Amino acid sequence: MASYPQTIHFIGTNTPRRVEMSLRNLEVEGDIPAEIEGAFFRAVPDNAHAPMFEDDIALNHDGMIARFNFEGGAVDFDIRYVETERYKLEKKARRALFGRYRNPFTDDPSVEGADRTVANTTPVWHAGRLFMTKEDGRGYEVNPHSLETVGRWDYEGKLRSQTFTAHPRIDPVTGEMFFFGYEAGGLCDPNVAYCIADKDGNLVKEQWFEQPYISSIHDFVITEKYAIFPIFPTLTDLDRLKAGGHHWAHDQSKPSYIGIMPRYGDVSEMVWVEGPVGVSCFHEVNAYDDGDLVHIDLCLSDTNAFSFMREAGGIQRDQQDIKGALTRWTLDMSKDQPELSERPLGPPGDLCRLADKDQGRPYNHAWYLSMNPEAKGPPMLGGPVGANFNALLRVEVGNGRVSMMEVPPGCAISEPAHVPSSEEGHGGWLLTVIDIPNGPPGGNPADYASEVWVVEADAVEKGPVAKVKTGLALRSQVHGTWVSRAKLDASKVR
Ligand code: V55
Ligand code: FE
Repeated sequence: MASYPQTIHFIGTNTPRRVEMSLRNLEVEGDIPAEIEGAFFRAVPDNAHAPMFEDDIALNHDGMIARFNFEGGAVDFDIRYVETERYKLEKKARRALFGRYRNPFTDDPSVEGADRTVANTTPVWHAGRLFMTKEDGRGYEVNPHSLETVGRWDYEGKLRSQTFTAHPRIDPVTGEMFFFGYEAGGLCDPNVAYCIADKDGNLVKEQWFEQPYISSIHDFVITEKYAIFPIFPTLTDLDRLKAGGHHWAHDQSKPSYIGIMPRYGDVSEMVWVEGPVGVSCFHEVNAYDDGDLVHIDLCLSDTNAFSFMREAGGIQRDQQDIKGALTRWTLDMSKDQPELSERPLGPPGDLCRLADKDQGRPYNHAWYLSMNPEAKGPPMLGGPVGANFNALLRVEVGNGRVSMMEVPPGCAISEPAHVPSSEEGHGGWLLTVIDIPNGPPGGNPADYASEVWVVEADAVEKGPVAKVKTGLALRSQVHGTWVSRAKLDASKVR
């Protein structure tokens, strides 16, 4: 295939852009708070070549690393491809050689055995290094200054797991990074690697355990005492893959489970607790210990949010009909076999963010994206599921109080990054990319202008204090991360 299909994975904010560039001194409306000094890194899927198959999906697109560098009130923008093994092979061939999402049996025979990951999901900063990650492979280290790819990261050859999650958790007090990789031993392997890297970035622990079924484990959570693996019935199957089919199919009839073990413990201590049937979740917000209780806050829905994962499981449901809520699951760990209780915390949504200091600790509030029920007109097309969010919420998890930032009709909002404040009692700032249609509703969905809005994190309802204008239509990001100037200056890669 030499041209791009016209599906939800290639239109709107998923329109292929494929431009590597650097722009200095973006136009700024308003004043950027002086304490915002550092880089907002974003992971952007944008395939360099037209796909091999018409039914290709955005999750399968080459990762680009983008950066908004905030320096002295000015902002620069840079974006580069992550030069994965796959990217380099296809660049040389001038065409796609890797087939369907996470199905090596659909690849061109010339690339058999090559690393298939596209490193397109989350920029991760730990111990002075920047990684671009995707859950189907190891991370790729990227130079945070030049955005050049350094290479695949395996902890100096120590990591056994072939995969590395896009959602590690960093303890704000110890500086340790807790992470995992599922399908750790290769395609359809039930083993999960549970790992700890110390504050200096040394791999100090790697243990493998089997999950009850081979599910997509996108995220996990830690508390001060526990490591917690909520898993959901979106399952893989080797025979389906060999027949050229989808990696994931949601099974509406199977239960979810929560695996919980002491975070410094042995995987033999893992306890599996059964959860509700048929539900799905990609992102947990946070978890914390409350005496013997453990609270796990998650973006829960009644089925899988991705249409291709539902359809592969024979589920026909319109995107708008999916129900969900920001939900709290509580486990009582004083019981030998803990029971799960559930209560709603907020409206449905996803792409949640937490202040780094609150990770795994009792906390008061978080942010996430949702659909504004009052928004006029349809949402902007694009993003991983095909329709973008249009409301940014701040939720107080103790009392359920929700505040919302509205955007003009038809705009898309992407996941915010949180910038802490040095001022006592100030909740810091959010940076979020907003895509604003250039024409009237119903116009060309690829024609929009992307801006970074700077928002007071505890007053989202007030709207932005500054807008950074790119003058470009940027492709949708998946996740982003904020790295302060002090951390950048101390990076291990110069
Ligand atoms: C997600 C994103 C992915 C992926 C699997 O947001 C799950 C969920 C961007 O890639 O491969
Ligand atoms: Fe994610």
